[in-house]
Amino acid sequence: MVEVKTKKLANFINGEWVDVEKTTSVINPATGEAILDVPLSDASSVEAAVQAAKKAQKEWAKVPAPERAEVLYRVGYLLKERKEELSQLLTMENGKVIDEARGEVQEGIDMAFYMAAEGRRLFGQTTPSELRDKFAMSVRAPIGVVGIITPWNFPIAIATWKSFPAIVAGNAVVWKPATETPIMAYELARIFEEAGLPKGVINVVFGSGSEVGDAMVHHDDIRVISFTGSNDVGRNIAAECGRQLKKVSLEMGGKNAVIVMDDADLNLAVEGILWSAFGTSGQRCTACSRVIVHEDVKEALEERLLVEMEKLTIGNGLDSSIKVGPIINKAGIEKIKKYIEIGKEEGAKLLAGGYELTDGDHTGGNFFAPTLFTDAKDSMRIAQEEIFGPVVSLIPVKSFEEAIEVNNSVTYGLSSSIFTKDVNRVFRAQRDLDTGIVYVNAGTTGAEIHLPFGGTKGTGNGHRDSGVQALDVFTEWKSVYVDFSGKLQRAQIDNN
Ligand code: UN1
Repeated sequence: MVEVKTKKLANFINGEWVDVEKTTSVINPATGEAILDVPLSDASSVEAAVQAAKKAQKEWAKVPAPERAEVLYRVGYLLKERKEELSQLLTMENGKVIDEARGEVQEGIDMAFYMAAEGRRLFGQTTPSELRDKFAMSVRAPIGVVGIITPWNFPIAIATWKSFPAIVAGNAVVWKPATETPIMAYELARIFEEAGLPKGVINVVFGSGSEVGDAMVHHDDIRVISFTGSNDVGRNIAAECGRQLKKVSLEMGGKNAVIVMDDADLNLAVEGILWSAFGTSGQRCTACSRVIVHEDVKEALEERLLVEMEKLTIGNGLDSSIKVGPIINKAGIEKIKKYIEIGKEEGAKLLAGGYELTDGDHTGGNFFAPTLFTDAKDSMRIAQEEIFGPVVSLIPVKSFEEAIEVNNSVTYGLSSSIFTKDVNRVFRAQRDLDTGIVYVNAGTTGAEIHLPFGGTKGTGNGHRDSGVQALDVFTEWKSVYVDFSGKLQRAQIDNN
């Protein structure tokens, strides 16, 4: 088992580890034990980080992009070398089971190599000019100092989705990681340091959203905020950024559904539902929390789901036989409990789970039994609101058209999935499902890093994480005209 290297974390500003007096404990959600202390910084740390980033960015932007990319390649190899150690630490701070932790670190490794390769692309466009002897092109320019605010549910993957494109494009970063899961941020900062990233290009400031996040959002010199987290916080950030004309990229969750049609391979559908509803204990933005099922296969699906749910082992994710880990904290448990009550009051039928596990192996941890409601209605709150726990609600429908309508009836639009063997339904579904990510014959989770990640409607504001599209968040388009005619040519005016 890996050891935690330090008992108290420090901010990483201008390449130095800076101690902060005020701290809070990081708790292992599987055991309730305190792992280490994390700083609760204030606005002065943000100010120091921004000043360091501003200075560093001017030089970093001048480094040729392929050379900037060299650092990311080294980061990728270091992540790869430390994959097992990082995965275990991730399970300790976040709770996700070790296999999923390995998968998450792998996303970071993939993102490093993918974005490093962008160092030799960062494609712009050349375009014919209207005038003779004039050259026109548009290039991607870095924006300057960018702020990234990352969540606890994917503390390393999402940090790489945001920081790697920002860095390869020539920006400097001020990063506020979630205080629940700071070890991944600490480890990634150490890796950047070891990989030779010039000081000040990435700065990590630990602390709360209301102090550190707020100071970042309000800081004039931070020109982009990229945020993944809750809807309320995201909307407030967007309002403030709008006021300042600051670019903002938001990813704020989902109410993702698996659609099971009457011609579906039911065993496959059950596997897909279990993996995406109860993997990470339902604490993914992409987690399946609704199953829209054709009424003809509803009973058969329920039966099979119940049989398979019985087999799910719940406990400390460091034990490789465990399938479902803990919930991040007690507040998360309370929120799930509240929704269980709401579901019952609304008249959905509780088929399995619905309770917290507190005894035996579960003592001290935050464990919740995988939960299945059936006969839910589209209008119910359990079918509309994000629960962020291992709770799934079955909604019966009579047709393909109704399934699509129910899928699209929520305010979110992140991920969706359909199980069917009918090729016409496949193509209609990929066109008509109003989500940023659509799966066919697979669950709602498992996005790959080289495709854009994000959603429609209340999930975000149109920007995407990861994929080459992430570069759009961290670059400006600059149009460049070079006149080599030797005379003043006036555009849009007859020069003859
Ligand atoms: C998230 O939950 O915010 O697609 C990220 C997936 C993972 C990433 C989830 N690759 O489920």
